[in-house]
Amino acid sequence: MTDTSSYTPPKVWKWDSQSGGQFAHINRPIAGATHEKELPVGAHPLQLYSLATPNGVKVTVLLEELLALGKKGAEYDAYLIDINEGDQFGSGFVAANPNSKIPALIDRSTTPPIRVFESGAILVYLAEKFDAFLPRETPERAECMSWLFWQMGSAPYLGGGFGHFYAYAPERFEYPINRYTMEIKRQLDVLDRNLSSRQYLCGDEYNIADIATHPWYGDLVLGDIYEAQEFLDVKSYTHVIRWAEEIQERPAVRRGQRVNKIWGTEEEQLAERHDASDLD
Ligand SMILES: N[C@@H](CCC(=O)N[C@@H](CS)C(=O)NCC(=O)O)C(=O)O
Repeated sequence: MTDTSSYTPPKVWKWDSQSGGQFAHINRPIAGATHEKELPVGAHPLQLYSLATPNGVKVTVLLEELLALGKKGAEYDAYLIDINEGDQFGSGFVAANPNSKIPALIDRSTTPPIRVFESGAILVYLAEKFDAFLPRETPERAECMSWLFWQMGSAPYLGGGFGHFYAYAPERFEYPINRYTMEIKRQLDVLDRNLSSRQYLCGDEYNIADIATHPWYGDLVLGDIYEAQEFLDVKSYTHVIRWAEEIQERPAVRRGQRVNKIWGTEEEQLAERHDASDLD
């Protein structure tokens, strides 16, 4: 194994050097705004401030699913927050989310408006508001919440742990890659066993637990994130692949995936969304 014993932590950690990782220029050990910047406001009651990362896509997919169901009140404006440019540290965004991370939602249909941050909280808020994609009955609702919170607790190991050390760190270190690969393969096995007897995470119904999980583990097995499919042997998780492919076929999923996207081909990109026709 690689010798990792060369670093002796100082008594008190100080922020005096950049880590060199891909996101070093936006990482900092303090919260709060770095600059004054109001958030733009569009015509619809729901204002989303986001980017098409897996956490951002969860919300745009749910909004597109709600619209596909005919819930007209789910019309929304989606403004771009470019986290590579530090937009998450503007004063307006920090007021919407003191944690400075996308996605953040402001519901202006109420007085005063309601802010919601944390993708899981936004999914529950919207599902409750429109009474869709969240079961009403207690046992089914408990199962849905369990898988939703499983996703919220597990994905940081995938993104912040495995993804960071496999794809973004300045060097590839064996110890953290081993540690997080072990955990990610275990998580994939958890999903695979569950999906071996169920169509969706909670049974026969597609709900916000699937919507939250698909942009992370679905994209991982379908080949979109970290270029680690061979390394993780994702093809062995056949039930996860079957579930991911099925969800990927949903028109609302394909629409939601494009909102606030500023990479990929020109047809895939849509920096801001203000009207359904923006996606047509
Ligand atoms: N637990 C949060 C995580 C959100 C998150 O990590 N967002 C990332 C993009 S996927 C972000 O905004 N990063 C900017 C930064 O760390 O400065 C959620 O699910 O909403």
